[in-house]
Amino acid sequence: MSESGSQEPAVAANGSDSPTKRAPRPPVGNRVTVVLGAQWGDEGKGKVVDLLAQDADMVCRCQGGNNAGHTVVVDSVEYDFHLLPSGIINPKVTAFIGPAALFIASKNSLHFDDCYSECDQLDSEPDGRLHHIHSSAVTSLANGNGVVIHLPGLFEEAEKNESKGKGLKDWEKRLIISDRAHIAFSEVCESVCPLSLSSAVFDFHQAVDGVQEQQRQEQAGKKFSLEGDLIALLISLGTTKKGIGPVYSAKAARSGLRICDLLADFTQFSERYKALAQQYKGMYPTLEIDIEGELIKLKNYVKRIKHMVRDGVHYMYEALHGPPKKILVEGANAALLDIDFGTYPFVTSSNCTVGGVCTGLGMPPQNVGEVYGVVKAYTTRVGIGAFPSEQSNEIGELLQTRGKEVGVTTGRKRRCGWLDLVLIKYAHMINGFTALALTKLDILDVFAEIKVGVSYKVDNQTIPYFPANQEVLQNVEVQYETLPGWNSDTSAVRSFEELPENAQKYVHFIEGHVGVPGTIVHIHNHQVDRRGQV
Ligand code: 2SA
Ligand code: GDP
Ligand code: MG
Repeated sequence: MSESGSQEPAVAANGSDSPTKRAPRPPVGNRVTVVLGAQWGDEGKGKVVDLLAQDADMVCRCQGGNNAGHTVVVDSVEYDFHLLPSGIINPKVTAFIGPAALFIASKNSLHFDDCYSECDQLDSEPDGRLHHIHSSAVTSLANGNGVVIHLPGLFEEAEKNESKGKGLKDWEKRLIISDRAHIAFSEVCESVCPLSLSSAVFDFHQAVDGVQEQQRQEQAGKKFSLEGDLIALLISLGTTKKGIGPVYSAKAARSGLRICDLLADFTQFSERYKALAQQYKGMYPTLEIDIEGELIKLKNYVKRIKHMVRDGVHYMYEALHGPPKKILVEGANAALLDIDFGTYPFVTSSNCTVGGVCTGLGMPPQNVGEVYGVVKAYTTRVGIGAFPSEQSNEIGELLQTRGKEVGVTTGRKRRCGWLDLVLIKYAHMINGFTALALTKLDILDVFAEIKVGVSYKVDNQTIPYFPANQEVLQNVEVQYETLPGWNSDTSAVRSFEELPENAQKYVHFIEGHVGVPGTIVHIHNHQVDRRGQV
């Protein structure tokens, strides 16, 4: 019997009738190294990517948009990115924006959805630049089709990083954007925009995002704090108001417009743009859209982006099957914000788990290599939604101030709590992490004892899964293990062995519980490598 279970002898693809000999599989090609957030974002993915990019040839973004924030410091100069892959700072780097949804708006452009700011530490630590050298070898940066790109923001972000003695150079020659990317559009919406910037020009997806948030809050009859009650949780999502939901909604509703449309017949594009604008005006009558003005701007962008745009699938295929290359994928947001696996509906609108790498870049799963799960040594969440291990007390405040836990994109304070390993295990089930990268261990330096969430109880019974329903999650009883703190300053530590014994035990505890050996520990600006030492 053949492998397939058929009584017929199997015929191999090469024509051979041997049931056992099959044609050799075509070579897999290069494998990509993926960096994903294992919690609710802001784990320090940017820093981890920065380290890994030291010898990378290409850095890609596969999902998310400028809801993310990523600050990179090179030679004590701080660069802010929201959509631009961070390796772009290096003049040798080319970036790829994958089959993204292209986002056209007026501000907060291209940040990688990851953000990190290390400049204060860099200034104070002589060898603090270690992890920033990475960019020098990166030759290519790419944003995939899963990314939502905001064009005016992209240019604004890039220009900001070119100006005032900053070193971003020739980025327009090095950034690659997938032609399958979707677009968000600008318009004047003075009457409705709760997001007023200096001018009244907005991306209409951003405007709609703001209006939707406002409506949700009004339906509840009040404004909600991040720690709002359950009714508030059901009404307001606490989005970044960057238009992420509206752009991905348009994509799913098949009314979105993509880069390939913008670069094709502009008359047809204009008609579709007008139809989309009318659709939004129908839904939000107070929205004022300067259709003709926006179309003129869009036409100007055609000239500016044309040379950056490629068929994303072909581009990735060539990268995967050409000469050996180290390809890095920077995940944005995180597992618990994933549209399918996150704490729905308090999630973002893209797949932030490993599947998003394939769909967001147009590449097969066998090309996924190492998958790093970035884990903050405690838990934070920005925005609204259940947070079982949240500490709305002096512990949470201490974590927030020591960790400087403020949203890079919106400036919102991040909510803080103990490390919750139930979340990390759940993220590992979905992503299959090959290693964890543990960040911000130093923030725990001052705690006499440290709690770690290890399981949840519902109705007094331990549950073996992560609850899908938010009311259930809101009410789980977290079971904690209490570990002794190390109560000492780790800022000078440069190797795992130099870590205080209790800090080492903390790392061992995480690895043992999650079942992923070889954690890479980050302290301040430094990486304390522990691969293979478990
Ligand atoms: P959105 O704007 O539609 O994606 O918001 C939906 C939810 O996703 C959360 N979200 C984030 N959570 C953590 N970090 C993010 N990026 C910024 C940062 C956040 C900021 O790096 O600090 O500056 O506030 C990010 N982006 C989206 C969001 O809070 C909603 O819960
Ligand atoms: P990302 O969105 O996952 O890239 O994370 P963010 O950049 O939004 O937030 C992480 C923050 O923590 C940034 O400000 C980083 O500079 C900072 N950070 C990262 N790793 C460490 C660490 O090991 N120690 C300390 N003290 N800060 C860190
Ligand atoms: Mg962030």
